[in-house]
Amino acid sequence: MSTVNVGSGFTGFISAGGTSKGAIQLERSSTLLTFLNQPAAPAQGDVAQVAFIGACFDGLELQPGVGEAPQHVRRASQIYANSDGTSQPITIFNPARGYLLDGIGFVDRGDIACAPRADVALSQIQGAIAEVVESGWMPLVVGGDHFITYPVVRALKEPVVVIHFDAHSDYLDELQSCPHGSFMRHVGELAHVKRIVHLGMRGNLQTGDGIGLSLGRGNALFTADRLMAEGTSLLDEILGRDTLAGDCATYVSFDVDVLDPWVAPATGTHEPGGLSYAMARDLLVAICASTRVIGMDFTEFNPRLDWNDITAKVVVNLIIEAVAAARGKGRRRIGAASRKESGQS
Ligand SMILES: [Mn+2]
Repeated sequence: MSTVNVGSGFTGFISAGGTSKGAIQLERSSTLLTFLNQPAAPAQGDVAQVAFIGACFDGLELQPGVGEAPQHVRRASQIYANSDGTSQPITIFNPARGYLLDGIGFVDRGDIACAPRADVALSQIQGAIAEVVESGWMPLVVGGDHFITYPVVRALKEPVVVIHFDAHSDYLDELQSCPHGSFMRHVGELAHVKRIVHLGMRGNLQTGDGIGLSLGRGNALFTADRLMAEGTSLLDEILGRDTLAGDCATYVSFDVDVLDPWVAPATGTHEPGGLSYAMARDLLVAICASTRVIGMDFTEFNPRLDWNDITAKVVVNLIIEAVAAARGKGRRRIGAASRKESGQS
């Protein structure tokens, strides 16, 4: 088994076996796993679509462990990987919607090495994600502390609306002492971020009026109660005309604590009264299917707090559903990286 160089800023760990067009073979390993058994690098001629990336920044919290999430998500994904060891086509079958990921070009780029300091991790993550975005792949980033969203969004190249699934606004003003409670305020101050849409806020918290400040800056809020009552009927109001028309891209940031603790227990700041799995999935799918998504993250899953992989499997399934819904938008063919396919943005 050899370690491959998957680009500056990444720690490569993936062993690639022989490759052939449309059917990349990977060696299986009990310790070194990739998401859905996907390869580290695309085959020549593949269409660049989704790059799974771990951002192992553990945050500055009393309860460590979120930095271990990417590898647990990879491990939990193995039950959905092709049983014959191949990586393509991905044969996940959904009884309602058929083969969800058939035709999706996927790579697992490994993990971004993250220092245990927010300012250092910021430049490490931003640099690595910029490299992925430049190569034409949509970054699908698994945290890590939710702070990782800030450097990921900084690496995006175009105007974007940030769709923020979370129990909390993350809009405090304490970036040094509480990065994951404050980063969204800094995301909102980036010049290319048009607005933030907070989905799933709730709880009775000693965190000040971050929401009031956010709303005062033109952002939008939908509480968990309202989402559970009205669901995807709110889609037009959530997204707005610019994203629905494709004039503006979206970035989806998903803190697992938006889910009810019974659905996703393994997170450090859970709040009662969250979204059901079905509601979170339906909203995620509707948003990804209706807009031009240029990046996603799933954060704050702490494997040390999980049992029987309940939260890990929720995260794996939400990723599968979101990627399937966002499929095929604005990607380009590997081996022609400087030439975008005609008719695609
Ligand atoms: Mn949160």
